[in-house]
Amino acid sequence: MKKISGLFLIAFLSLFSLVASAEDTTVKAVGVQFEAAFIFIEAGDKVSWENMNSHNVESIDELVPEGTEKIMTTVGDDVTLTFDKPGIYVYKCTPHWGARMGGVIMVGQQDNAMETVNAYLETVGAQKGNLLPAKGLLKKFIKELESRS
Ligand SMILES: [Cu+2]
Repeated sequence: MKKISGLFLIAFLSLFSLVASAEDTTVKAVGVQFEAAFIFIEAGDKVSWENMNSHNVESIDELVPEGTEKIMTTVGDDVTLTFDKPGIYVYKCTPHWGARMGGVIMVGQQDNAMETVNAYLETVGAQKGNLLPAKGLLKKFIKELESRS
C-alpha cells in the first residue's frame, strides 16, 4: 500500500465532511480571503458564504461554464447559492478584487479540469485588466487539483 500523504488525508477528510454535511458547504470571509478558497461540490449542492459584512460574490463572466447565469450578490449579505450546472466557476469579491479576494468552485467530477483551467489562464493572459488577479488564484487552484489527483 502506498504511503498516505497528509494532503491525501485532508482531501479524504474534506470529502467525508462534504458527504456528512449533506450538500452544503460553508465558505467564510476572513480578512480579504475566502476560506476555503477552493471547494469541490456535486451538481445541485449549495454553498453558503458567511461573515460577509464587507464582501460579496460576483462570478467572473469569462471564467465560468458557458451559459451560466451571472452571480452578483449584495455587499454585506451572507448568501446561499445552489450550483446545478457542472463546471469550474471563478468568482471574486467585487470590493476586494484588487487584493485578489476570490475563489474557485468545481462542480461535479471534471475529467478536463486542467484543460479548463489552462483555457481560463489563457483568457486572463489575453484580456488582462480586471481579470489579472485571477492569475494567481488559478495557479493555486492548479496546485490544489494536482494534490487531489
Ligand atoms: Cu471582500
